[in-house]
Amino acid sequence: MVDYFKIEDLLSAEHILIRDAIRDFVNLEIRPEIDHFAQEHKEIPNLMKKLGEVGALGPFIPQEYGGAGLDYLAYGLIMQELEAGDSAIRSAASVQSSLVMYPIYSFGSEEQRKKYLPALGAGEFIGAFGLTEPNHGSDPGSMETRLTPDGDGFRLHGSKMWITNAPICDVAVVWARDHEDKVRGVIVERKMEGFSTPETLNKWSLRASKTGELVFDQVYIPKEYVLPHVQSMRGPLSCLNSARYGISWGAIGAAIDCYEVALKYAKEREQFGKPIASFQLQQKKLAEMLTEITKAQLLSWRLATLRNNDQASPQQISMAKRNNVHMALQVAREARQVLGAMGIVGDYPIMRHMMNLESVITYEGTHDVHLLITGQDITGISAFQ
Ligand code: TGC
Ligand code: FAD
Repeated sequence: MVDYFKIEDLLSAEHILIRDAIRDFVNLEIRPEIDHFAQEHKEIPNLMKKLGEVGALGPFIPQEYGGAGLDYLAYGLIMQELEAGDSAIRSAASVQSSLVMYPIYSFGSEEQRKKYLPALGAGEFIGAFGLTEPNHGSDPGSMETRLTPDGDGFRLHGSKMWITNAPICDVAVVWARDHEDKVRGVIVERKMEGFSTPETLNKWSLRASKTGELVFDQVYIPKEYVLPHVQSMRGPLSCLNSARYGISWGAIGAAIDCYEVALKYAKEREQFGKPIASFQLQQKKLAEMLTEITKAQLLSWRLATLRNNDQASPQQISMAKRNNVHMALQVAREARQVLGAMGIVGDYPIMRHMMNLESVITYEGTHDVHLLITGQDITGISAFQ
């Protein structure tokens, strides 16, 4: 993979080993079949188990709970390699790691950690994360899903929409307001009565990933299924910090894949008796792609060192997620043009990456929302309300 500023020199031997193991996994298990599954709108069979086997689930969770006990740089590199294969693969790993394992580890009881984390880390359980609702996307704090006391437990009522892996999940970490208006995290199991997960069909983006709703019709939740250690929006938003950080790396992987395909094609394809790579306009596209990829790589590498030292602010993570996903989408659009008509077919990955990135630029906080987070940080004034 392209590394114009020798970022590899900033990695340890262990980081390089982990990155290369995931790269080999993607080359072997994902690249040969991803176009087929994306075209068919089907997820790769046994994907979560395969991701578990290769150590891509909960890498930053301690080993005793089924993670790998690695740092955030390793997590970032894993996300980069997975998304070079397809954003759907990175999505599966980042939801499981950052949005399901992270909250159970950070806010769960010891019993909850032991019950769920090893199975999630091995990919034996598939997890989902329910925050977005039909009427509340960018403004999740206004959620309507309710958790009301009932005997020794609670009743969960409401619905979540646009949820990755909802139709195939075994467990879901769901956020709801309780009778005191506090935001609580709840672990919902598929077998619970009144819980259903209809699929969202006909997506043009992330076609190798299942998306759906989480519907709760007065689902009875025993009190042991409520996460005890958080009672505010800090809960879900902390999960998002971890996932957004990973996405900042993942987007680089998708961008590099597009750039490398475009560069190779430009050198091989001849028009007017010359390779199209010899034309200044094509060189400008390729040089600008590489420049933007390099800037994004440096941004995420620095963010990793900050996060490893517990110093990365949510606002810095927002900036990296916003910049790198936008960069990747621009690279994909330019790369597609370099390929001319060939850019639209599944023989090449570019159009698939481009369509995926249209979701990535929206989920985990839209491009606009992340800009406003930066705006609030530098002015001290919230433009949300
Ligand atoms: P605001 O009043 O600013 O804050 C409410 C409370 O939350 C705290 N907080 C944070 N804590 C940790 N990390 C963060 N990033 C935090 N941001 C805020 C804050 O300190 C406060 O705490 P407290 O104790 O004082 O109550 O909140 P707001 O209601 O004005 O909204 C702020 C806003 C817009 C930034 C936030 O709501 C937001 O980020 N909106 C975007 C929503 C979003 O990103 N949704 C993602 C859903 S999950 C998803 O998309 C998964 S895709 C999966 C895949 O397939 O990869
Ligand atoms: P809206 O909030 O309705 O926004 C629409 C437009 O208005 C956007 O351009 C937005 O930037 C703009 N806007 C909103 N508020 C403001 C403002 N104050 N100022 C300026 N502009 C504003 N969610 C989960 O909880 N779990 C998941 O697993 C999950 N997976 C997803 C998978 C996919 C494929 C997709 C597409 C989405 C997923 N989401 C998930 C939902 C995602 O997080 C939301 O789509 C996202 O937060 C935006 O919400 P919305 O779509 O309701 O857009």
